[in-house]
Amino acid sequence: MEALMKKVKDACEKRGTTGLLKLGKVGELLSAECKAIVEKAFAKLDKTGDGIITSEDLRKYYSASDDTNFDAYLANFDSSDASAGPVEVTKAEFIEHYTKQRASIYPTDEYFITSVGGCWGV
Ligand SMILES: [Ca+2]
Repeated sequence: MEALMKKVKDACEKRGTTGLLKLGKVGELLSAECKAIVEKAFAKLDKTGDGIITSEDLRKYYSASDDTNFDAYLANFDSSDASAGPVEVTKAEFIEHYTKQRASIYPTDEYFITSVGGCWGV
């Protein structure tokens, strides 16, 4: 379970950060192209189609066993207080997460689209 979490995290959060860290303005909006990729990823991850990504969605996405809990991973996306109950990630939170990532990690829109799109296969 820990190995799976690490794999997910490495694939999605650490890809391409080496040597390319370039701080942008936090709060900078995503370009339409970047936002489209993030929205596609959200739609793909929201397996139950209720507009919220939960551990259940990720279990389905990764074909993981029923007892796999992705809450720790999802907490990366959840900007609300995640200390109580299951972690739920709304589309707004998902977009906010990637807006920050775009500003802090990815030097260009093109790089963001390739990396995030590649990560989620969208
Ligand atoms: Ca869902």
